[in-house]
Amino acid sequence: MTASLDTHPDFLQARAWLQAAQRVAVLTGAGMSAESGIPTFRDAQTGLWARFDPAELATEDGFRAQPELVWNWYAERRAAMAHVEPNAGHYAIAAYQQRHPGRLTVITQNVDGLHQKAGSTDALALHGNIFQDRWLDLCFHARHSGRVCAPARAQPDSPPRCPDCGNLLRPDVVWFGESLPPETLHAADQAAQRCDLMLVVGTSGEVYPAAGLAHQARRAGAKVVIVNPHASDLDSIAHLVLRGTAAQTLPTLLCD
Ligand code: BV8
Repeated sequence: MTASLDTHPDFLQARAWLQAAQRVAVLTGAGMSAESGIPTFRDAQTGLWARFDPAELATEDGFRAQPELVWNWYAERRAAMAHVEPNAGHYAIAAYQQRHPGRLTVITQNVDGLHQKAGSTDALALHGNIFQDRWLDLCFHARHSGRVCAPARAQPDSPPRCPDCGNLLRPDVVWFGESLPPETLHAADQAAQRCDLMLVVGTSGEVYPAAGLAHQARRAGAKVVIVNPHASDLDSIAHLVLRGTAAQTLPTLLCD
């Protein structure tokens, strides 16, 4: 963060709101992980993927139409994410949670697991986890046995398939057009309704219902503070916008 930001009146006001808050919610998007080396979701796709739109690939129809292509896109993203470390922003959030148990709820759109890796044990992962798989269809081992196939039994392939019924494995993420996990979304709704302050970090605010959580927090009377080096679709509902990056801004913003 530039030296001017942490003496800027907006930054000082955001810190004052944070210190006064009983309940804080942090809504994060792909920009939260940018300084860990993970390209944001809407950064131009590079290499093989340059000609594909992520919003097309991250759909059930896209997977059913081209299972091998979509599986390989996720395999490449998983490989790129596997050795990535949380950045100072993730650690600042986790440290704040450890110093103030129960006061800050992490709500993330990210599927990279970096909040959890940094020590945020109860992060609400709205869009799932890229490192886990589940069956594409309801999978029965055989009509008679009624046993459900174990993903561990899937034959290695791209995508892996059940050896008995041909069902395909798919990444355990929420694709466009799919509902978010109800319990996770309910918990996020509650956190948005109850917080006194919502920090919105590293999201363009384009994807719903995740982005709607910031609107909910505002309507419920919370202060909304954005941390983002660029303009986002949520700027208009924020009380304050801190033009900085997650790793540069959060460690100073969240320190006691
Ligand atoms: C659903 C997993 C019900 C997969 C993802 C209104 C209500 C409900 C739904 C909709 C609605 N309007 C439209 C919809 C449909 C759709 C949607 O929102 N479409 C958008 C594109 C218009 N929503 C859905 O389909 C959702 N499901 O609503 O279910 C339903 C059921 C049946 C039929 C219909 C509806 C499901 C959405 C979940 C999609 N899955 N991820 C995967 O990862 O492969 S979303 C994907 O986008 C990622 O999770 C990503 O996090 C997310 C959002 O993007 P951002 O995180 O904001 O990332 P982005 O790149 O856009 O921006 C990065 C930001 O970071 C930028 O602002 C940049 O400036 C900033 N930045 C950069 N560097 C830094 C930084 N900030 C800080 N520090 C830095 N260093």
